[in-house]
Amino acid sequence: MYLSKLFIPILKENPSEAKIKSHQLMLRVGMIKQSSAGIYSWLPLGLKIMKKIENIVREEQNKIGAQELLMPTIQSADIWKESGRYNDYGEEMLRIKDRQGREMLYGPTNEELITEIFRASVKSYKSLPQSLYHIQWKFRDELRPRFGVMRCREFLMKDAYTFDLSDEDAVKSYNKMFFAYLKTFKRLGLTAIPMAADTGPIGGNLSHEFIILAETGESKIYADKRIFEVNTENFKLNDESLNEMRKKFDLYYAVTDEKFNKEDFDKKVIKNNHLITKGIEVGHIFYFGDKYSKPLNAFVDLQGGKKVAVKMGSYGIGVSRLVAAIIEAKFNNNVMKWPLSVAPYETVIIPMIKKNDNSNLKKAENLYKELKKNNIDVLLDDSDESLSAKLKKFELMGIPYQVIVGEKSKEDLFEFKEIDKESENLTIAKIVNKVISEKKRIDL
Ligand code: 5CA
Repeated sequence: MYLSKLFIPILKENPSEAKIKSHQLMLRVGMIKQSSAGIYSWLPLGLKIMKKIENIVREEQNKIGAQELLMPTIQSADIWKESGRYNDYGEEMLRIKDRQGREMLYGPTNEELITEIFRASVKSYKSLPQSLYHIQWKFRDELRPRFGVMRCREFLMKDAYTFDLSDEDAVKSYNKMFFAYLKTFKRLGLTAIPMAADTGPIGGNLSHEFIILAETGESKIYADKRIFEVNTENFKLNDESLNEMRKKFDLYYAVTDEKFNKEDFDKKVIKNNHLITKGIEVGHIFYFGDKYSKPLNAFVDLQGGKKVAVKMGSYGIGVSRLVAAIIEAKFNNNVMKWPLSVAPYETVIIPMIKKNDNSNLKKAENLYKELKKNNIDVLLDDSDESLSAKLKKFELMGIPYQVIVGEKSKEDLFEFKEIDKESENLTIAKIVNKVISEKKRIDL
């Protein structure tokens, strides 16, 4: 893509209304625009990043055998009355009436709707287990929407739902999701720690929040530092190995503040090896057995004719929140730093364009074609701004690799710069090779 064709409304200064860095920078580089309180438009640059995140989330869900579907944003109140949550949910739920006077709502989550889909067709134990997910907008009328897309009212969530015959099988499904979450966050360049958590309005008694450490986070956490040493790479996608993985994580105290208990903390955490800090919740998983399947009548026949309510879990990832969370975890000196896996562009080519001399632009265009041919997501800055203004802009945007076509590029060598590193002069072939091998390394 050529920069001159793009819609990226960059602001000169950090906007004063934004309190945290991710919000400031997202507004500054034109990723989002507020449309009303807690409701945002996603501009091309922001959307491009969010789509990359969404795809990684999707790939990791598919890898554990979860199947994608798509449920609507608007739901009927009837199923929420059946589950008993219509009254309990309170003012966070946006309630609407259609022209017939029917009560509808903008879905804040989908336990009821997925159970209705499941019960309509699955009648036998033979069809279990099932694991279904969608990536869809949610609405929660948050009392205090703040920090941009971090806590907003309309947000994109991946929510998955599993259906099993027994508690034992359901825990296996839970463990698979747990594993997929760790893999997902790792590919996004994040260290997300699973913390035992409260279940709130979703219900159940087994739950983990996946938290990334950040001073500006809204979740308070209490953890034994040894939990950071558990290496997911040591475990495989089979029930036995995943059971081991869960046991390993359970060895160490790690909870959110609703679950904090001083006595347990003092007993389990060795002196001076604790971490009490703040973090951002990027995912939350729940096991709640038959909390929804019973009232909503989602039963399956067993072999002898007996019926049982299916055991369910639900698993959320805040896809739009992750855009801000990655910035918050990675930014440095007022500039963003995107991991290659989700960078808005993998490489930017910056020609120094002089008056009446388009030789650098020509060279840049050749380079652009070559990178494109090799499937590298590349941007060419064909604007006539000064080189320093261009460099400043891309530093702010945090694109991982820059190729500067200017004084230092001689014959077939170009100035190649990896963010935060010294530049080096490389041939086109070497540049392509470097970016491709890094993409391979991180599994893109
Ligand atoms: N039904 C369950 C799991 S599918 C559920 O709704 N869980 S949740 O309430 O914890 O939300 C899942 C994830 O959505 C959270 O971990 C968080 O990352 C994201 N999220 C929740 N509320 C907001 C919000 N107001 N703004 C942005 N992201 C949010």
